[in-house]
Amino acid sequence: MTASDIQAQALQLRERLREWNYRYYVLDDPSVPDAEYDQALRELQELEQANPGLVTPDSPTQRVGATPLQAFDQVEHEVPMLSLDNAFNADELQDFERRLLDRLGADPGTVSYSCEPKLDGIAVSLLYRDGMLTRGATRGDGRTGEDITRNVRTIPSIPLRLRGDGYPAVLEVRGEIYMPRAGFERLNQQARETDSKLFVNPRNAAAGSLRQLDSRITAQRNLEMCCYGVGLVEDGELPMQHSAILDLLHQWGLRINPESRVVEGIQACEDYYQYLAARRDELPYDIDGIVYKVDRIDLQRELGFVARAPRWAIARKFPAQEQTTQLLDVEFQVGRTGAITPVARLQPVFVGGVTVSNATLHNSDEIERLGVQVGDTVIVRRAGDVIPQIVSVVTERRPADARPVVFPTRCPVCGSATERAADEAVIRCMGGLVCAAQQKAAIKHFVSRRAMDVDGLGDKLVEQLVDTGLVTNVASLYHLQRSDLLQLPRMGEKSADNLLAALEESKAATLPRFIFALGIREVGEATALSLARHFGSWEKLATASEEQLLEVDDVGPVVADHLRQFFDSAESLSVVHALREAGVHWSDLEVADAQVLPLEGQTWVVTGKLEHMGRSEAKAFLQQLGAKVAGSVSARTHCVLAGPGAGSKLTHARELGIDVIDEDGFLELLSSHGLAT
Ligand code: 5U1
Repeated sequence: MTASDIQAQALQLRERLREWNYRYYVLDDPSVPDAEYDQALRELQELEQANPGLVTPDSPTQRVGATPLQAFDQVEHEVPMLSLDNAFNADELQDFERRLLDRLGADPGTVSYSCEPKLDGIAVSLLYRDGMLTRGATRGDGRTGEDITRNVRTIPSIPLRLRGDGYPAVLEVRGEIYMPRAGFERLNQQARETDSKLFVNPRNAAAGSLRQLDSRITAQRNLEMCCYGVGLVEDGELPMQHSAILDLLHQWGLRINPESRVVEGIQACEDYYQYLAARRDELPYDIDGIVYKVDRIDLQRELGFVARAPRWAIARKFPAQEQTTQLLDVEFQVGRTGAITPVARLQPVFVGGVTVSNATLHNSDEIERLGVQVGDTVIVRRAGDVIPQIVSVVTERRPADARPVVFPTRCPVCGSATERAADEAVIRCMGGLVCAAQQKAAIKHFVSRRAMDVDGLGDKLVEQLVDTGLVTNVASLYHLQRSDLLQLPRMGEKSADNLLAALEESKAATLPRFIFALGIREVGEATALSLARHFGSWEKLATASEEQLLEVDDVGPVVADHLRQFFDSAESLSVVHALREAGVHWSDLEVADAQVLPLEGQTWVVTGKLEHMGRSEAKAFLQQLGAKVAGSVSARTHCVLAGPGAGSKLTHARELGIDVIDEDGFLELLSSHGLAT
């Protein structure tokens, strides 16, 4: 290859990678599999290594971070970075508009507002000169920030060079760098595994990641940037509507929030607040409010500023996702697999939009890490649909009578010995099915809707059946008599008959449902389906060797080990035998050809709130059936699964004439493919 061929190839690879990056991080619409991206990046790296003169600062290879700094330089913001006033309720929002209309001499309903989610992250400024990213800085005190250029360069949603043309020669873009919840959970999971300090919330994690003197660490953290405005602009014109500026930033390759919209009048702002408040938990990142900005820039200029906040913008805050409260006690619950989980009983507190009186403390390591004592003032966090957590202890407020949390040495339910496996953080009751707590949990799981689906057999009734000794394991459910049930308090004849009929009906199972219902450790629905498809029959599954189990998608050494333990246990096999004797049955499956999954080659989008499953569960099912799941709708989307509250994605799908399916239709589809519904 000649030098110019090599240069052309490098150019082509860079363009391709930039385009793919833009599709992935800015449009949320991946266009190639990760492996293809990685392959092209590797090719470019090799090419640049062999020809160092070819490396350009905006090359996609230049995002991996650089050698550590001693300290950050200071940066003066030529245009100060302002803060925002807050409104904590609808009245305060109305006051904001009243003040603004008075100043403008305008009538209610005549001013348009750009409404944008307020991300809970770190405000930053990006400076582009002739389209090239030349500086990234924190907000600092609004006038002086820190130079974090090396760190922002590692964030994939920040373009190193703007796309297209028409941008001002000097363009300072402002926005928020944040860590999506999934990245935060992953980071803390890694920290747990390495016994490192946990981050309290995604905002702290983003701040900590961004303030690393070693940008190679920043590069490993899952940070994103969402832009919401501009600062310094020289040698170029921008439109006179804020919303049009955001659209342009998007065209130039910057990420803006897809939830943003323009509405007329303050009532519509309030409606948007209510709409997003209902969807807050579904968003993949934390938001702490909505920012409203007068859309017309001429009106913004007319309104000006007061102190360090603009008169033309306000943040309407959501209920806080963290609150302090008191730890009243710690109780210990025993789960299906014997895991003993400490549960914090709290002085009830309103947090993240609900009243929380319990929080998980995970395990004894977590208690030790937090250093929490009964009586302490603690900070509780509830964000998204995550279970409330205690994230830290306010040790300064520890009362004199605080007492340490003592982990029980015997099972609090059955008194059996407890054990901690060498490689686990969990302490387990060794009582197995002798332990009433484990019996109850196993039965609740077995009869649940996604397992054997025994209608009318709720948690309370399971507890009564076990407490009265009528049921000791899942097989004994099928030996219940009408007269047994009628002994139970508040059990009428009709309910007893209905329950017996539901038990009878549940005997007609499917192999995947049955495998799932057994509650084998680490075997969820998706794994149960893979096992059923792979082996086709119970007999083949139960006699499979560890090596054969490892051939199944989804099954790694840990799952294979749990499966073999189950099949090697005479007790487990005798329960399965008793279930079959009682009439539980299913049809064997055609052994699946791994190449022909029913939704192979299709791309789906999941949006809105689903009632019967989480969206991640729906995604797992879709992937199980061979579909790819994308974050946004495009012409290449085959189908959108839409629940209530679906917004712009659903509208876009309808505009493009893409098939839309509701949750009922989806459940039918799952059941037609042998997935539990
Ligand atoms: N979405 C958004 N967040 N946020 C924060 N817009 C926005 N605007 C801000 C701030 C501090 O300030 C400008 C209104 C000056």
